[in-house]
Order: sequence, then C-alpha cells, then structure tokens
Amino acid sequence: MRKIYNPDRSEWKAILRRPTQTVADIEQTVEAIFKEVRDHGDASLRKYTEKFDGIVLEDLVVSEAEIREAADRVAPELKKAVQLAKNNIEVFHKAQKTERVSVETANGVHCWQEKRAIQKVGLYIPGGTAPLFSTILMLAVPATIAGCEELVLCSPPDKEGKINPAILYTAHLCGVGKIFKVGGIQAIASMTFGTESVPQVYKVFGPGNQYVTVAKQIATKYGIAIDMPAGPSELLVLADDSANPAFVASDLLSQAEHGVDSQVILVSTSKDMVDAVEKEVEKQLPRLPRKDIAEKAIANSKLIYVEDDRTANDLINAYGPEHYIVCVKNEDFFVDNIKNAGSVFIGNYTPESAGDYASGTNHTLPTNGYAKQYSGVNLDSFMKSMTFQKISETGIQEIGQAIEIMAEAEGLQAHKNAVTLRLNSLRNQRM
Ligand code: HSO
Ligand code: ZN
Repeated sequence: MRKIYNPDRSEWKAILRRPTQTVADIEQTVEAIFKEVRDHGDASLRKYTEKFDGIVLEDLVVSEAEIREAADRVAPELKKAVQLAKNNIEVFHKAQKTERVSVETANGVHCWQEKRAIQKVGLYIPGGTAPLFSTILMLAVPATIAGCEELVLCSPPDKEGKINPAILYTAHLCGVGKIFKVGGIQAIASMTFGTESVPQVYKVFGPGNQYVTVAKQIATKYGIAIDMPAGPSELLVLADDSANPAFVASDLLSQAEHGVDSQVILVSTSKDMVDAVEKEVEKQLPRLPRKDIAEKAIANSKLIYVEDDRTANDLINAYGPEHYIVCVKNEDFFVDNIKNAGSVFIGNYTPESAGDYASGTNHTLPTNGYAKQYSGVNLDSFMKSMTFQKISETGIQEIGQAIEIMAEAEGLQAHKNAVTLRLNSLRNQRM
C-alpha cells in the first residue's frame, strides 16, 4: 500500500487516477460479434458459447427442471438470507415511488408528468469465480416494482453447460421469466437485436468484464439504453481516531477481493490510523481465500494522510468514489458536504458489505468517477417520465397568441396554423 502524506492539491489528479482501460482493440471484436448475432441469431450464440465457454449447447434457455433442481441444491439458510435481503431491497425501492406531478400552468392548461415502466429489460449476470446472485436482487426487485413486463436474464454457462444454482434460484424467486445460458459480448448482442430464443429488450443492466462493458456501450449505438458505464469496484474509507482499524481494513479488503483492478483508498486526518490500518490489512489479508486477487488490488491502493477535514472532503469529491465509508467524529460535516459518491456508509457499524447484500440500498453504482454525473441503479432506472397535457378552449385562448408569434418567428407556418385554426373556430362559434 502506498502511503502519501499531505499531498499538494496539484498532485491529487495523478494520485487519484484510475488505471486506464484499453478499449480500442476490444471494440472491433465486439462489433464483429454484434453483426454476427444480428445476422445469424441463435446459431451464432451457440458458436460463441462453444468458443468462449467451452460447451456445445442445444438449448440456450434454462428449463423448468433445471430451476427446480437448482432450488433443491441451495441450502435452506441461504434461501432465508436471500429472502431477508429481498424484503429489505423491496421496502427501500418501493419507497422510491413518486406521485404524479400535476399543475395548471395557465388558466385551462393542464400539464402533468407520470412515470411508466420500461416494458422489456435485460439483466446480465456474470459467471466466473464469484457468482454474484445478489446482483439479481438489485435489478429484478426494482424492475418488478416499476412494473416492467418482461425480464430477461443472460448468464454464461460453465463447462457442464450449467448456471450456478444460486443464480437460478434467485432469478426464479424474483420472477425473472426467461433465463438464458448466454454470456459475454454475445449475450449483450442477443438482447440488443433479439434472436430466435432471446427476446430483444429496451434497456440492459448489470456488471461485467471489459468485454461486456464495451458491448453495452456498442448496444447504445443500436438504440438500446444501458444502466451506466461500469468499471472495477471502488471503495474510499475516511477514518479518524474514532474508527476501528480492524473494521476499516476489513472493508478495504472486502472490495479488494472483487478483482485485481479494484480500487481501495484510505483517507485519514490521523497518521496513527494510517499506520494501524496498514498493519491490520497485512494481518487480515493472508487469511483470505481470495488473497491472490486482493493482494494485487491492495498493492495499488493508497493510504492518504491529510491535515484537516476540509482538505479531506475536497479530495474525496475530486475522486468521486463508488462506495464511501465515513468513520469520523465529525460525520455530519462530511455527510453534508459530499457531492460525488455512489453510495455513502456512515459509522463504525455500517460495512460496505451491508449495501452489497442486505440493507436495502442498491449495489449497482457508478464507478470510475462517474458518481460526478450518474446515479446508481434505483427505481427510476426502470421507468421513464412521460408528460401529458390537456388544454381547454379557455386554455388555448390564453396561450394561443404566444404560440402563433413564436412559430411565425421560427418560420414554421404550419405550427402557427394549428393554433390559428382553433382560435378562429372559437371566434366563429361566439359570433
Ligand atoms: N460491491 C459490488 C457488488 C457486490 N459485492 C456483489 C458482493 N456481491 C459492487 O461494486
Ligand atoms: Zn462487493
């Protein structure tokens, strides 16, 4: 871990820089696979599943028998835990429903705004060493509350052609109607264009490796919306002497174990805390089953000492972490003044893992500094706002002349006519 004391503001950018991801060379591969999936549908999905996942599949769709079998293989205590998490996520996301906004902007001019669900959504769940079935809860629960009609899920099969039972169990529990054994670029392409098996969707959600991330970006070129540009996991912990160094180290390691490219940072106004956390990380790290991964992420991590609260807060806002843990006496100052962070965790008993699984907040969050302009996934991510208006005879008389004048000034006579005809008709009625 690199210790940095009192860095000058001019150095912040370099210190906080995320490692750049090489995208350019991936893009061509992604485009080629997209075209093939568009032109050859299921046949190309089978071809790439054989090539990348090493399995020849006849059926791409997960059968009911497979879902039943998966449910039998999930331990009862895991089922209970998933249920608890699901309930909390439901409570928090249901509370995000908003009322319709309705006003009379001028006499007889009624305008209102309402949210309607995106009808078809696609969820991507990666396979690999850690099957993140918790992400299904984070996506399928709000999608269902929003009222999305069709939920499609793609996840890569293993070498036996199976998907992890916890993934299948959770997806089924959350009412995901269609589950496909398709992963990577070809999965995103299949939901973009639709194939004989996989339905086309309007918006694609979910994490993935660099290939999936680029594929989601390419999907937007074909008119598909995506949740957000995703990147490696990040955590920034702010700690003073009131923090517990063992807790802080455990939090840093919890994100470090996600991947070798995970970003973990400690910011502290106490040199003792910096040293204590470093020691604790060294103590806890070797005992972790995923120590090889965590070690690489920790090697790139930073322990930053700054002199005062204001400087700490400015530095954190300049970074814009995906997850931000605040363990300081003066927590109100930092909570009030954080401008850029995906999700904030406050106090010594609020580990980031709580938000990853079970407190109720969403764990699909902006990384790579995108917390400066993007929100994490929430109920609104599965909806769009629509506006409505109804104008009465009085209403068109109220605003009609302004429309005519503006249309005329823009040189759009037909626009003006649409009002003039109506105003004339009302005038004639009165005569
Ligand atoms: N921390 C991850 C989400 C996750 N963690 C899933 C465990 N399971 C998002 O950055
Ligand atoms: Zn996590």
